[in-house]
Amino acid sequence: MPDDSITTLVQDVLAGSRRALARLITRVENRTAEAHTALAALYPHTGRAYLVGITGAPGTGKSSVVNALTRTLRASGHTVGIVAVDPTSPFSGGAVLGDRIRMVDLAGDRGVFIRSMANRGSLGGLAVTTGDVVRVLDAAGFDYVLIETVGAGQSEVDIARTAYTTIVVDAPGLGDDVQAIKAGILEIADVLVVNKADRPGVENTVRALRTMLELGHRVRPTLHHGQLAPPTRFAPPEYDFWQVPILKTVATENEGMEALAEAIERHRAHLQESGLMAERARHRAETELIERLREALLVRLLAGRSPDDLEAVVQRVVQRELDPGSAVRELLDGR
Ligand SMILES: Nc1nc2c(ncn2[C@@H]2O[C@H](COP(=O)(O)OP(=O)(O)O)[C@@H](O)[C@H]2O)c(=O)[nH]1
Ligand SMILES: [Mg+2]
Repeated sequence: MPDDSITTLVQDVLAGSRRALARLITRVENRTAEAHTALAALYPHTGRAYLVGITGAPGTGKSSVVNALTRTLRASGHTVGIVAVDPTSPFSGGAVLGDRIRMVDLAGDRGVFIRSMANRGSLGGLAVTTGDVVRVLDAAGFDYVLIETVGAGQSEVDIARTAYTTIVVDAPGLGDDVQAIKAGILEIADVLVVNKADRPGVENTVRALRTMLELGHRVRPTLHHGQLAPPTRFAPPEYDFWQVPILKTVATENEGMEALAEAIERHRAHLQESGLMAERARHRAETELIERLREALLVRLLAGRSPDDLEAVVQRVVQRELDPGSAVRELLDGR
């Protein structure tokens, strides 16, 4: 695609064309050279949308919460972009029919744009690509961008972390295997939602979460000169002033959504008043640069090599002929 047509595409996105938006996002997902040009042109137009992450174990009702929250935000006149990074998400057609009908209904609204991300980040690039897609939606002028991820893997947690406010969704009646997932993502929660409050056991779930919050480390680890620093040394004390609310919702009945929207606004105000918004913007920029550098260096390093070269090194490591540290040094030295 010649450069002038990517310029047109960018202009159309900025002018509010949904068709152009869909086409550009596809290019961004495929990480074409044109997409890079477009992202550079769009960057000055970003930073206006409010980014909200919605994460949690599969089946807790994240997509339903996104759906219901979107309706509430739309009712107060806001536009909403949705990025779903969830292979089982109704947005990608993986759910029961009832869910899909609701989503299609939502998709008919011009103030809503829904995009599901295919998990094709082979070198861990999903977080970076998702970040770029979110940025396109931001530049396109959506007031809110909601990012749904399954809180199961590190890359998904990383994606959730790019949001300004992260909502962790839980529900009563889930198996014990979900406990580990919960423990891992609880520390990134700004707002906790106990969905399916119409189900038995909801008070037990609320109590368990409260206990976990009280016991847990509510201070996020921060990057300092590219290193993970002990939170106590570098985290701003303001972290302690935010009380993570635990809200009960019935997403399928749109119950509790005003309270959720209000909690998001309170957290947003907290971030702005405490200076954390600026602090986190810097932190996010640093994290993203490091992530991109890591990826770019890996691509550059592997560019001149055939997969067989790499496989030969892998085999030597497996055969105990070469230790992994020395293998990396050899690869870096170009041998
Ligand atoms: N009873 C009840 N079911 C719900 C509620 N929210 C979602 N569900 C159902 O739970 C299932 C999983 O919901 P979904 O939103 O796809 O969960 P996700 O995997 O976390 O995105 C679906 O069948 C929903 O209809 C709720 O508040 N109450
Ligand atoms: Mg889902």
